[in-house]
Order: sequence, then C-alpha cells, then structure tokens
Amino acid sequence: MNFELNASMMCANYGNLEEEVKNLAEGGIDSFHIDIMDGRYVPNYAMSLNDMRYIAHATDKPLDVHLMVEHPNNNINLFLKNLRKGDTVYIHPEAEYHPSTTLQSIIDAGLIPGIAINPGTSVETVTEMLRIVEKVLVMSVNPGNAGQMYLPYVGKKITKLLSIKEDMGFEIYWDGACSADKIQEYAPKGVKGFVLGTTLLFGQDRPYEETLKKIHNLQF
Ligand code: S6P
Ligand code: MG
Repeated sequence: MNFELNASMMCANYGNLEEEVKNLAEGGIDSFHIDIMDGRYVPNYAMSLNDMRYIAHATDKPLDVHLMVEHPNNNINLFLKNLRKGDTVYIHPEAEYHPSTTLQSIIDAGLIPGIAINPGTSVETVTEMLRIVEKVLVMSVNPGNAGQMYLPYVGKKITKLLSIKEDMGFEIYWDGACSADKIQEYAPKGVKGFVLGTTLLFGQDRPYEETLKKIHNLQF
C-alpha cells in the first residue's frame, strides 16, 4: 500500500541530531516533519529556524515544515528561502488575517502549500483554502506538544475530508498520536501520510529501520 511516513523531529534526540537524521533516512523515512512554535499561537517552543536549516543540510529528503506561529506571513521568507523544491509548508489558517495570501507566498516560492486543521476547526471554515492547497494536515491532538492522547472526534472530520479530496485536489496527512492501528485503518481509506512521534517511532528502544519496516509490512 502506498503511503508516506514522516518523522516528527521535535521528538528526536537532540544530543545526536545528525545521527538521528541519518538513521531515519537510511531506515526509510519519507520526510522530516519540522514543528516550528512561537510560544504564542501554541503554548510551547519546540523547533526553530536554525533547527530546520540544520536538518535541511543534513539530508536531501523532503522537509515538511509545520508553522505553529501567529501571523506567519510576517517572517515567512526566512523559512521559504531555506527550503527546496519538494518541501512543504503548512500554516494554521486561524493564525493569519489573510491565510490565502500566505499560501500564495508559499506557492510563489515553488514549495508545496498546506494547511493544518486543529481538532476544534471544522472543514466548512477552511473550504475555500482546500481549493488552493495540495496538502491538509489533520491534527488529531491539539497543537503544541508531542505525547498527547488521540481525540476521537477528529475521525468524523477525516471521513468528510476523504469524501471531497479528489474533487478539490488535495491529499490528507495525519498529525498527532499516530499508532499502527490508525495507519491500518486510515491508509486504505486514502490518508496519504502519517507523522510519527513518540507513539510509534521515537523512544521505543528499537532501531528506526525495524519500526519503519514493521509499519510497511502491516497487513491491510
Ligand atoms: C504537535 C505537533 C506534532 C507532534 C507529533 C508527535 O503540536 O504538531 O507534529 O510532534 O504529534 O507525535 P506523538 O506520537 O508524540 O503525538
Ligand atoms: Mg506537527
């Protein structure tokens, strides 16, 4: 089955970041998920611009940059100019006065535009943007921290997005508390990618390659 696995790098071991990137890339990860936080839009500071640049230099795999910051358009060029064709930038529409202007900046930079949808945000409030973006990152936890519990009411929203994705031309990605049973349930339904954090990939005392192989060998 064709789906992507993305490593949530805020969960990686920062004492050995280069080695982490190398092991994940060799283990078969498809992209590096970079959680950028400003301590205002979300109550945390995770990764920042320098972390993103460091990882971009350490690998030639794609990056997906998840901007959990207020008014990302104010400083978005700092991120865009350090990314490459094939990289994705997700914004949270509620964090911006004019989110479609910000999405246009991402498109103009030759990058893949995406929106992240919070558990409490309904599909209806972002419908017009679904026509612009190529990727929708569905948050199944509230943004800000790794290691949270899955919020089951998000399932209905994923079902709704699955029913309109072809027509509107976007792919769905899962972010938050992603476990093997979620991949088993949602990959066959058409969810294209899964962000892996502490639930499945990091801190498991198992080589990344083994975990990633195990996921790809799941029976569907
Ligand atoms: C949350 C962030 C996510 C987490 C990821 C961690 O604000 O956007 O990308 O890093 O959910 O995974 P887990 O399995 O620890 O929830
Ligand atoms: Mg994220």
